[in-house]
Amino acid sequence: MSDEPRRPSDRYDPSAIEPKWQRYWDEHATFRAERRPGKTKLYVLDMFPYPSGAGLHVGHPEGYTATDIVARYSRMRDKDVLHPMGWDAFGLPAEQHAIRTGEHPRDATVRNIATFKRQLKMLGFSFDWSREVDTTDPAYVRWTQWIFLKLFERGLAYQAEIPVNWCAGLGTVLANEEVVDGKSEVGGFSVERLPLRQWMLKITAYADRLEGDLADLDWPDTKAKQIHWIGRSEGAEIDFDVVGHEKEHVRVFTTRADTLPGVTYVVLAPEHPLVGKLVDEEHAASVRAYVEAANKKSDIDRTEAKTKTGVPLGARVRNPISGAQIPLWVADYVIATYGTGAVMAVPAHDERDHEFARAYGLPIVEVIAPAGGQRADVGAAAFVDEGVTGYPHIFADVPDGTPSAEARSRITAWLASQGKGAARVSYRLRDWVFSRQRYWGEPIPIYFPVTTAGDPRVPGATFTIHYETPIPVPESELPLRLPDLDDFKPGNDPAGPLARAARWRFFQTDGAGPWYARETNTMPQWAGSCWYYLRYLDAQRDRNDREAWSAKGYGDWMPVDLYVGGGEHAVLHLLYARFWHKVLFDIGAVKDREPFQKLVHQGIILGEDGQKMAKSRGNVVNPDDVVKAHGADALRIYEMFMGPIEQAKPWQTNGIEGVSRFLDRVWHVSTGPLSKDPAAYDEATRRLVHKTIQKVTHDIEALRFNTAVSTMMILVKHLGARKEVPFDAVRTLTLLLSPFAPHLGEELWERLGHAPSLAYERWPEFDPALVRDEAVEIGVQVNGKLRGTVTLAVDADEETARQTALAEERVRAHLEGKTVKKFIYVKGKIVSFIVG
Ligand code: ANZ
Repeated sequence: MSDEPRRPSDRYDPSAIEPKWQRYWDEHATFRAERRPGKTKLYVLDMFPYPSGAGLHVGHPEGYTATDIVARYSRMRDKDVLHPMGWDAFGLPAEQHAIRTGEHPRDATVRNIATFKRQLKMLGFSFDWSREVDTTDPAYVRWTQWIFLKLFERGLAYQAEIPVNWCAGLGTVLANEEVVDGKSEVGGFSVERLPLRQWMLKITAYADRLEGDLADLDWPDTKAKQIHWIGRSEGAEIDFDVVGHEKEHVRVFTTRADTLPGVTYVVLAPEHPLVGKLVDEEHAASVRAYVEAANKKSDIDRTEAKTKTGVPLGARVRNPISGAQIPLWVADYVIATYGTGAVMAVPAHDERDHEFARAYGLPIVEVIAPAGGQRADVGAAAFVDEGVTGYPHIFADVPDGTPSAEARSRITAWLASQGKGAARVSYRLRDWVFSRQRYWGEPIPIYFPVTTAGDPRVPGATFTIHYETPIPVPESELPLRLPDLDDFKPGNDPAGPLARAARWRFFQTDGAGPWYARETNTMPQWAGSCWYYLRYLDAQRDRNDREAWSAKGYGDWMPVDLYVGGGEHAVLHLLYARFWHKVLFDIGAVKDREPFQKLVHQGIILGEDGQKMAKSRGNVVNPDDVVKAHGADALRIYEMFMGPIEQAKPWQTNGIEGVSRFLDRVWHVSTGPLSKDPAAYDEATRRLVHKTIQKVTHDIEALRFNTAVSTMMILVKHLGARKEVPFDAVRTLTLLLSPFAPHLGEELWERLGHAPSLAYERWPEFDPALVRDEAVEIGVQVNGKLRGTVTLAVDADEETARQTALAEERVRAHLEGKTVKKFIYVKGKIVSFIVG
């Protein structure tokens, strides 16, 4: 390097070139997605952000850069690419902000969207902004409500009184996942279980398809997570008659009907409707106290409690096989909403039952033995494995020694023949509680008849709302907009803040006649994200009022080929969206069973201290600051270079500085004098360039961006050390680098004398002859010990390898006087003799 001061334009100055190219892309609508006949399409989708008040987080650009590289690369491979972006903009934080400040959530949302959009543009993502969606836009809400009506029409949206997690502090019902240790995840308010009228979506009706259709998807371990969440389990329902209540029976769900002769008591969940009916006088008080205490705990607290508790009801039931009378208990380790909410307890073969029986002195009867023959000692622990039967009394259909599986099917068949049982599949998945008592969500498009003496809108009016007769809002009246409120506080009306908007809530058709009341619950934030990938299919200029998306847009782009987003969405968002998609499939609105073909979760970016980034820890890295200091291209490349995309990794300031120096070097190599003289493009450089093309291409396809970057670093180092830098090498480097560092790519491309843009320039191809390693050095082993090395052509055949190895003196010395029993040769890797 000379010491002469360089002119500013000679320095790599991202703050000058990045805005220049962002403006260029905007003005030329460079990334507008268009379908051309005969071309392959690629739909690359990001999980759209919730536009929070805090602005973009450095975690966002990680996934967004990965998809942007794939999108830009694919355009250069002559594919038609759809790469859209939008805003998941309903949600609790905006509402909480409104409650604190009085600012309307819409105003805060508009401002936050503007910030996010500025930041995403600053990072040079190649989104087709003409397809931007905002889930809070009435033109979008309209179609979310339309899908709700389709669910309602098919009986998939229904109301139920269910125990919910009522959080008075937030004034809303929370999903189980939103409750941590009995407190709301947001705000940390206490949560109690209350029965409340809710809208439910019958996702359980799709449980089998949601599980089965996972098989065809290219998803990571998320598949296993969803399978676990759905929790399919094959078993039987069995009825136990209640002694002295001849019409009543307790129905249990079990996966181990083979253990039926070993049942020594039956347990009801505290919420089970038979608890109140069957409890005798003597036990009434203790049962009531127990049930009340159980209501205060969440399902998770209950199932994970260290010691299981329960109380007897005083009633007895009859074992349908043996006729034995056994006691009925209530215990909170039984969950009301799983199976039938009642369990047949087999202490000898189930751990929970075993623990419970020991605690309360209930009998333990062993009926299954290990297949090997010896008895299981169930004194200390239950024998929970499958085995063979050894029943305490003769049951002709199932002789002793019958394997568990066989015994199960025979017992189930016998019970069915007696009308006392049936095979059943149960799912852990529950129906989806779909209503929220919040303002900032989509109004549920339903209303109800009202009985009232006068105008129900006047303060103090009395009225009855007939929730049992829900009426759908006609499609022609959608969107049903939110009313304006001055006060967004939840208040203590479980009907939610919309109940206070009396002029919105109550209405008469044509201003006369009977009164009606609108539903005051709104949809959860999940609703808008269930179908946004469909709304992107049409550009805004083509979006019409007749349909949620066009058949043409659908045919052009669906299904989504690659979907990238955070692992925190592995279950809920992805399950809910798949559920809606399947309903839309059933009504003929979409053509594929599954929306997302390939899924990748990016790993979380931790703070420099290895901890999760949090304001309170002071370890948050702001993308605006990084871009100001190093530029967007450096941020993009650094986030890709940190490690494999799926892995969690800590931010490192010296890491981004290293990437900055790399881009500097690229700049110097590429903007200095370049040689077009073929002699300057020597063999070694040509080989390295072609190997780089091969590796970068391969790595992008496999989403291994970190190794693609390090490969380019090696090439740049090599070029930087040349006396003469070949023009063609730099041209190729510019193309390879451009999906990663698009601004720098465009700038260099222009400086190399090309007309902008390189966005649709052909991706470089490698010459197979130039990537082949001519010769490799391979170690030669004799009985596993390294005894010499040989140099072989990479594709040398076995005989050549043997002869070459035998020509090595040291190898020969070790073979002398011995017989070669085996010769192993793996091209390019192993030459090995086994001698005896
Ligand atoms: C008798 C039995 C004997 C059981 C045995 C297991 C082992 P999965 O596989 O998760 O579906 N169960 C059923 N309903 C329940 C509820 N509402 N709350 C808590 N536990 C419940 O589990 C099914 C098993 O979990 C069922 O099979 C039942 O216990 C219990 F040696 O019945 B089993």
